Amino acid sequence: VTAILDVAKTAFAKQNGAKLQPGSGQVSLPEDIRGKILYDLGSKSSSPELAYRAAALSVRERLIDAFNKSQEYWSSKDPKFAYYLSAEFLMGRSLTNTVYNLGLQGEYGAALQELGYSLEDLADKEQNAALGNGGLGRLAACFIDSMATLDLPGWGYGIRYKYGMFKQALKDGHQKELPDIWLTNGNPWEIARPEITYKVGFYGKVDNFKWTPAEEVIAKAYDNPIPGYGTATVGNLRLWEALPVAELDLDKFNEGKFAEAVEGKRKAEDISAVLYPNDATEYGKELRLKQQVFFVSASIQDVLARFKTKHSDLSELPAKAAFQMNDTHPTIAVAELMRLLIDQEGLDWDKAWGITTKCLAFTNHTVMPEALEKWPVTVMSKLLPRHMEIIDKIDSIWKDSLKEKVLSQIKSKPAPKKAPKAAAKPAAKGAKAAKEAEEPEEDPVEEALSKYGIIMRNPYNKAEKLVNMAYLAVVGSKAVNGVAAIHSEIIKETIFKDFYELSPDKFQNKTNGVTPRRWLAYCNPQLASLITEALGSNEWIKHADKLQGLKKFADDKGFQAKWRDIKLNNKHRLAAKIKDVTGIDVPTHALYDIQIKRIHEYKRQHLNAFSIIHRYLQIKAASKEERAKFVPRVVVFGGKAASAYYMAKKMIRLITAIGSVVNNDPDVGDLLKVVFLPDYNVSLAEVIIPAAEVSQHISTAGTEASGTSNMKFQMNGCLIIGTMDGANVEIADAVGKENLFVFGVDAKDVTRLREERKNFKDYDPRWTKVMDTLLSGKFGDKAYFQDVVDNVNDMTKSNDWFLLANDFATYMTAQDEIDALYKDQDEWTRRSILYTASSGFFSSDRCIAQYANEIWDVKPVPVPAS
Ligand code: GFP
Repeated sequence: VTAILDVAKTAFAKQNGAKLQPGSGQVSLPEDIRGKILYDLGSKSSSPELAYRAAALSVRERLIDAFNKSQEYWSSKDPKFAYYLSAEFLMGRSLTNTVYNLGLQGEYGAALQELGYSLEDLADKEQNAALGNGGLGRLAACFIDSMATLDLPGWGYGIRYKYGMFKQALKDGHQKELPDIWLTNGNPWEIARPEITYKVGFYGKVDNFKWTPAEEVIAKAYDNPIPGYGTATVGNLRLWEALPVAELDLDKFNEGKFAEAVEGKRKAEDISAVLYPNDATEYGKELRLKQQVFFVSASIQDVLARFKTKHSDLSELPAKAAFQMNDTHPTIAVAELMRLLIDQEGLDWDKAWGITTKCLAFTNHTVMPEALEKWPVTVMSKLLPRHMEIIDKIDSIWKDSLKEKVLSQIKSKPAPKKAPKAAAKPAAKGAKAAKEAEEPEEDPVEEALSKYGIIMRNPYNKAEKLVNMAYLAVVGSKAVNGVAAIHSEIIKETIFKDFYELSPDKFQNKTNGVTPRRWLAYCNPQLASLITEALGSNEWIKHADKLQGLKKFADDKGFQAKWRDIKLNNKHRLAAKIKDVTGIDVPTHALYDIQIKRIHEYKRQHLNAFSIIHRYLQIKAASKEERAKFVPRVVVFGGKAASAYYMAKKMIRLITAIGSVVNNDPDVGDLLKVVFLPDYNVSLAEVIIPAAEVSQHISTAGTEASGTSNMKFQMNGCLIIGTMDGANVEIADAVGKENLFVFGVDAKDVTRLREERKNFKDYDPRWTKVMDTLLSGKFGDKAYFQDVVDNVNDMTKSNDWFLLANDFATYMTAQDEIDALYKDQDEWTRRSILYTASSGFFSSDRCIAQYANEIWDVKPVPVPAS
């Protein structure tokens, strides 16, 4: 590679300084890459890092050509666009995905080989774009891949976080959060657009509907082209960076007040610094709301600006733009679109509301209360006074529209018998009683309307009012959807019950999906080749339902053997990764059992950890002969705990503490290994999932909206142990419930069981032993684990909200079934093939086609190939 300089110089000299087009025949691809190392990166010698960056720059040129063509073509056709508004886009790496989606793997593979590299090795040098937290953000990334693949005019809109989500390290087995500095070497996959900027305002006052913000920041656009697979279409993910209006206050600087001189710059840059800043402080809370309005406002201003280059009548906007609000983070869009239409475009309220409610749609991703954002009215009024005014008006018009209905409901119900006041509150004493007595009696209509209120009283502090963002989204949207069949039913029965009863047609289901490109074709190339060979074509990559064709090979012994060999190769790859990252040696003949997802009590990683303790105790108690019958297991965990989530962090420590004991116990040897892989991210998932044999999706029924890693594991022929929750239910339908290891209570029983917790006595003896062992100090500091145990085991201190003790026995049965089945490798492999064969439905292509047809009304506009 030291000869790069000469070769590149010759190549460039030959062209006499003219712009060289790789792939045009003017310059060979290896020469192009060498040239990039020399002239773009300024290096006379090469290294894998430099070669990655040069290859990426070379691919980027092709990508930009295709991107420009697509966007120009769409602009000329002026179709309706879908805009996916999301606080998270968990993109991972781009090199392999781009090269493969553009169909350039042959060319680049050969060129890099000539330079002494492989595409796979270089791909490893790329930083992960970790602009997301978990399933929600990765879903958004899969969706924009599918939109481009299906030729659907559509863009993603989000924030270009400078530090993304934090980097997770382990320090003495505890999670340590470090900044994720992913942009140090630049990002070849983005195009900075300094000419595309919008102002976003905060604070200030409103005078006669006119808002004068006290603070403004600039949103600067960065485009990230998103190549579709098997098409010339390249979509776009536009991310916003926050910049100050003025870089430096020179007067302050000259006065020697250096920190103050750059205070504005720092405050502006905070907005696009990190994903989900800790909201334990007031500043953190406000910063999150700032982030939301920042990206939503810039995105809507951008869409309106483009719309206005072609149209003058804003009532045509719903025919040209559909906005999908991905969870509650972007739901300020309801107020922001109203504000822009009224204050900037001069529309009257009714017209603006008509447009807004035709353009917006809302996806709910969870019933967890912490994610259903509610902003104190005081915070909203201070930061966004004009939005607050608009929300107030939406709320009062909305409730007015329901008055008649509510009145007739009240009239049709027999009036409740009124007890005399003193008798009604016999126990009320002291200040509390005085306060209650003072409270004016609520008007029955107002009281009945309050359950629909976008502005609500804080149930824990009646004096405080909150803006319920999910309700704002429901009222302001034309469609509301959940993300798996069971979840879409649950939201109709629980969090949105009253709204569903008013407008049942507004509520839909869109079961999630994942892209079969990244999550099968590219991350599991050997399996992909075998599938293509068996099916006679690679059409399944774009039409995942064709995977059904594998069903006929499920019992074919020869095919099964090839299938197993590939799994084994993938296990070798994962074992090497584990060794590299953690230093732990894991055997490849063991069963690979994986749980990778955000760490959360409802996802119940601790239930898995408790079952490992049980297995460990079993091994310890077994004789030598009995031990020989154990199925060896490697249990792998990965996932981040939110930085302020105390119990989730303890769950990580629980896993690492168990690992240190188990992995070093000579009695156990290779029979059990427990690995916590730090800094779980997309690239790690691409290595883990193809190697998995069983994966755990064990949330308390009714809590996991869908799950998407279950779909990725399924595609890669990994068997599932899980509860009847989220998309597990539909996976069980597709694969056959008997082919999954199902356990746990049903969602319909959860509320009752929670009620009954105080009297829970049904502890399984294995469970009790696990708890005792944990408290004996076997895994280190027993005091540290005391509250982990109390939380699930001591009904006087907590009520085991997530029903771990309750589900433990059936979980153990399912675990035993896994061990038994693994001994029958033919049957195991047969099921594995059936999983992949039945995974077509869980492609994000199916899911996005449904969004496009059933919510957005956006039609494909294929970009011509040349
Ligand atoms: C959330 C939900 C998941 C769901 C995804 C995507 O993801 O059940 O599959 O959104 O809809 F919880 P996490 O952030 O929890 O992974």
